[in-house]
Amino acid sequence: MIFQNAIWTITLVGMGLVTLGFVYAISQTGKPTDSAQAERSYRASNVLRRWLFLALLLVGFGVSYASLRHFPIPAQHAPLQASQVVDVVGHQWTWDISETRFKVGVPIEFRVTSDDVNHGFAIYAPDGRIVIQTQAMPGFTNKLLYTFRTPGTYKIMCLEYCGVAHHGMTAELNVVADGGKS
Ligand SMILES: [Cu+2]
Repeated sequence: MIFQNAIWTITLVGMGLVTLGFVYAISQTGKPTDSAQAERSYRASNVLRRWLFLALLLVGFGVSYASLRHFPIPAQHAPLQASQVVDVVGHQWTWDISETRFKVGVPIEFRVTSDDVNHGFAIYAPDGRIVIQTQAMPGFTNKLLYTFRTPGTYKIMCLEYCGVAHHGMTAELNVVADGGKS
């Protein structure tokens, strides 16, 4: 199953359970109360609430850990163990990229900055999906670490509206298979 569809299914089931809870509560309104019974269910619901809260904390920590462990942004103030360093400078409205031909399987560090306004540096795979992106900001250098896995023509597009020709702010990277001509 596609990951997004799995999440969607889980969301729908969750929403369904909440709806059932509301329907049950509504169906119970107007019924006469038995105070001993009410006391018991009050205690039971308190216990249940504590367990649910604990479960929620555990799920929250678990999901955060699992999803952030492979944080896509590398350490910005330490040297990255990349085999190749590429300087990227955004201008209104072009990209200056020190190298545009790469080999599959080689870790590459992109040092991204801008010499005028904020731009968004995004690399799109040949199938049209964004593989990695960062902000290009004047006065700052943001580092990306990326290893191309499939050969082809990757497209650079600007992700931050930067003026009238923002849409034309594109470039291409050529990625060749290991052992291919470079
Ligand atoms: Cu732009």
